[in-house]
Amino acid sequence: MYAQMIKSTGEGVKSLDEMDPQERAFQERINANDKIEPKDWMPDGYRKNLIRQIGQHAHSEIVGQLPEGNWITRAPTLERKAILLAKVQDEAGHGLYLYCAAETLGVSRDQMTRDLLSGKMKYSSIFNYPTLTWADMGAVGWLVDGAAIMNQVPLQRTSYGPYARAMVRICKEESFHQRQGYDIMMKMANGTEAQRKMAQDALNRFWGPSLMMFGPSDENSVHSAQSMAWKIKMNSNDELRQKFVDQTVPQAEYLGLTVPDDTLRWNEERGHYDFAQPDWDEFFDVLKGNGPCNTERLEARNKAWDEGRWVREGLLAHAAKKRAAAAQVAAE
Ligand code: BYC
Repeated sequence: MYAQMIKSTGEGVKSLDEMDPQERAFQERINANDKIEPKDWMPDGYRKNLIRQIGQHAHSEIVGQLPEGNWITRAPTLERKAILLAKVQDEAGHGLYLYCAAETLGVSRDQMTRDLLSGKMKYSSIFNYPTLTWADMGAVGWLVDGAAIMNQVPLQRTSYGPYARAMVRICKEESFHQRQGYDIMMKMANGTEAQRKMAQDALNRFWGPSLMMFGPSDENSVHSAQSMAWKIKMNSNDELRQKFVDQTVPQAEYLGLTVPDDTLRWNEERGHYDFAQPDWDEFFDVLKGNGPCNTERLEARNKAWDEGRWVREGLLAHAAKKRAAAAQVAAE
C-alpha cells in the first residue's frame, strides 16, 4: 500500500505556477510565514490534512493517559504519585486544547471521537505498548515525552494559528514531563541492582517504539511533502528522529544505561549518530491494530464514552432548558 502513495520527495505537490490564483495567494502567505486563521480561505486539502493531524494528535494525548494512569495508584511515594497525577492531568488538558484547535476547522469533537472509536482515526503507535514496571514511567517521560517535544517544538511555528498557539503551552508542560521521567530514570539507574536492571529493561522495550513515534521513514511518508509545503509539518520524520537520537544517546550514557542498538556509533563525518532503524514491520502491524494493547486501549476509550453518555445528555438537556427559558423571557 505504502509504495503507491505520494512520497516525501515533493512528487504530487503543486508548484506556484500550477496553482489557481486563490491557491497561489494562500501558498504565498504560507511562504511568507503568515499565520492562517479559522475564517481565512484555505484549500480543502489543507483543512482535511490539519483535521487529520491535529485530531490524531489530540487522540494521542487522551489515549496517552492510559499507560501512565495505570501507575498512579502504584507510584512508590506520595510525591511521585502527586507528580504523575499532575502529568496525566496535563495530558488531558493537551487533548482538550487540540480538540478545540481542530474544531475551529469545522469538525466537531464528537465526530472526531466517533472516528477514533471506530478505528478510522489513529493515535500514536507508542500507546499500544504496555507499561509493566515503575521504571516504565521513567522511560515514558524521558523517551516518549522527549520524542514528543522534539516533534512539537517546531510545531509552535506551524502555519495554522490555533494549532501553533496550542503548541506553546503544550511544549512548556512536555518539558516538565520529560524532566520528571529523567528524574525517575536517574533514581532507578543509581539505585539497587534490581532497580538498575528495571531501568535498563524499560529502555530496551521503549527505545524502538519511541523511534517509531516520528512516523515512517521519509521515503514511506505519505503526507510529509504536502504537509511541509503547507508548513503543517516543519521537519521530515527522519530529520526529527535523528535529532532525537543525537540528543538522547548522551543522556543514556549519563545514566550508565546502554541503548539497545549494536550498530549505534558517532559518525564524525556526518556529525550525527548512525543508528539502526526500528522494526518497521512491527510499526505497520501496530498501525493496523495488532499491537500488544490496541484492543485494550480502544475498549477503554469506548467504555469511557459509553459511561459518559448520561453526562453529555444531561448537559444538552440543561442547555435546551436554558434556551427555552431565554426564548420565553424574550417573547414576554
Ligand atoms: N503512530 O505520512 P506520514 C504525546 C501514520 S502525544 C500512529 O509520515 P504524518 C504524549 C500517519 O498518521 C504525541 N500513526 O504521516 C501523550 C499516516 O496515516 P494516515 C503525538 C502514525 O502525519 C500522552 C501514516 O502513518 N504527537 O506525546 O505526515 C503522554 C503515514 O505517515 C505514526 C503528534 O501527534 C505513529 N507514530 O507524520 C505522553 C504530533 N506515524 O493518517 C506523551 C503531531 C505516522 O494517513 N503529528 N503515522 O491514516 C505529527 O507530527 C505527524 O502526524 C507524525 C506523522 C510525525 C506523527
